[in-house]
Amino acid sequence: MAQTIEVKVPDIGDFDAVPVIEILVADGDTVEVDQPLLVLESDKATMEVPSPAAGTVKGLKVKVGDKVGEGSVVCLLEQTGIGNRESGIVEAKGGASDETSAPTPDAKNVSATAEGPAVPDSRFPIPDSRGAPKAAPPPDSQAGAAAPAMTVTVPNIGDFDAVPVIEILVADGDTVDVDQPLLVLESDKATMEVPSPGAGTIAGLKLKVGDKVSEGDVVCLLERPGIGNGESGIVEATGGASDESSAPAPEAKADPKPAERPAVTDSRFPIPDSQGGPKAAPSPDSRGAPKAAPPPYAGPATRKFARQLGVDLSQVTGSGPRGRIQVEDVQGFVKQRLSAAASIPDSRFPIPGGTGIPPIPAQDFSQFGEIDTQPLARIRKLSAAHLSRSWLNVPHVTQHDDADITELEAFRKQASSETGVKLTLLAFLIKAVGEGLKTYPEFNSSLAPDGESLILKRYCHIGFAADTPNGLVVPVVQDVWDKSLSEIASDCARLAKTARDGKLKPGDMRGGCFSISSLGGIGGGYFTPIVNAPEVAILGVSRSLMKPVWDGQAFQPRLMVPLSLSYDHRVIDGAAAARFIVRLGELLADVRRMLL
Ligand code: CAO
Repeated sequence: MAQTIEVKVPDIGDFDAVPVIEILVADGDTVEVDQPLLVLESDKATMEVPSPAAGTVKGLKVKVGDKVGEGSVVCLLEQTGIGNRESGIVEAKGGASDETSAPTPDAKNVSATAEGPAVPDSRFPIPDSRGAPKAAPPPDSQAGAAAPAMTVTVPNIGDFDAVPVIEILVADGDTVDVDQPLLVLESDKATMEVPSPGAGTIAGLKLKVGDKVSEGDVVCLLERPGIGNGESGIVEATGGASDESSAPAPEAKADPKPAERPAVTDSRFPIPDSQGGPKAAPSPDSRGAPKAAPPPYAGPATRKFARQLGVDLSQVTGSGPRGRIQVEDVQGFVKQRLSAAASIPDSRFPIPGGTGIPPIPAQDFSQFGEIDTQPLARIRKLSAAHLSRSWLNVPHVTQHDDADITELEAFRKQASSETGVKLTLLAFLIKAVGEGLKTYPEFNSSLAPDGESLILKRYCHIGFAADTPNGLVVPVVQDVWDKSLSEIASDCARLAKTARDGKLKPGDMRGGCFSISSLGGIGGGYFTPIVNAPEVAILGVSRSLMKPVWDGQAFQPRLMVPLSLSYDHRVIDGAAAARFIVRLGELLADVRRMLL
């Protein structure tokens, strides 16, 4: 028969009736030695009660909300790897004082008798009575000490040494109340908050997340309200009970262990008088600064889980008692963020690719005048998302040129009347671009998402931007290489009408290799179209104008169409872009070249 021990709450300092806030195991669970069984939380510290031995949890005696003190029975534990013993139950205590009795064979804090001894348990921080660093008495209670600021140091945190700072809860200039948590430390066994020893203003934070601290390390300076800027400067607040009453004069106590902690005297933390440095000046906004936000209320297991997922607990709403954040809350938060990310196409300004670009701050325009808020059409939201994505991901360059379409225009009008099919300039542009893509295939490509290769396309589908009442869409003319001018023209007419009617199907907009944005029917000069990624180039076309063109002997009136070629500079060099636009000009100037 396996030996069963009774696990009891160890010595947890002066705490009494501490609420159980989390039960980390269930009956039947097998646990390792030191595996946390439950979490207690006083008003100052969160403590885990670890298992004193490896075994199986047999009879949990506590539930969340129960209040426990030293000696309260947590559970029965059937130890593994221990021979049968009729006596059955032994006691496990974590207390610090009475280790003299023989412990059970394998457990650090298991005793062999019902009144079993408590083994000093370094896993439990016993940060004085409340875990708080003790403030030096107010200046008026100290003979001759009129202190405008105090140095806050890490209090007694038990046997812990070099405990990592996992959260900083205040910033320089924050005003804090007495007992307001300043930072959170986390050893491998407990999460501890270091509260402010007094009300005041944080004037010189000394620590950052990741720093490792021990008792006595300086946390910050605390400027104390209502106390004049006396020359005496700084007093110390320590967690050690012993030196509080014998606090030396303020100047002498600016740093309790200056030799051991030279960083205290560095320029980030001016120590007046005693260090010969400047007095700690209040930060400019320290007066009237908003009260520091309360720290996230969560247990160590939740904090650890949040850290593993990179979740900022201050953004998570707790569903537990008194708003305590539970593991499930963190899971829900992550789930919600993931589904929000998945719906990026529906959000107006997605910032893809982790650019870290801060969002445009919200403004209440109604404070400047009357406003009318209208919901955006779905297409507009989709294209806004797509355009933002392209603009942010693609390094754009735009090459401008004019193409002479004097002869093309004459031919277009003649052929249109002869064939009965309205041959639009757009159809010629699409045909010319198709030919250009044959000559310069890198314009008919896409960059592989990993940036390691270029995907060249052996087909030619060309999209054109169409302005519709609901926003911009880009229908695609399929297989341009295989189509005549009149086929392309009728495809354009059909697709443009379908677009304006709002009846384009997804298949009408798929597979584009290159896009054309023609504003020629409207007017205006050159512009900088946005590449329709993952395509690598787009041609902007503006209104054609008769211009005087020098032919070597005289100016000739020529119909010139402004072209604006934007391209992805990761794929296309400037020289290639210039060659491409020149080639387009040649094709448009003499449409017979398209037949070659
Ligand atoms: N120069 C001079 N006239 C031009 C021209 C140009 N570059 N392009 C077109 N025109 C003329 C046409 O010949 C037509 O005249 P007629 O009626 O006398 O024949 C008139 O302007 C209207 O043309 P259109 O724009 O209706 O037709 P299109 O085939 O040229 O273009 C389409 C079709 C769908 C591209 C166009 O209607 C459209 O929506 N353009 C806007 C595209 C857009 O919004 N781009 C911006 C995207 S990025 O923000």
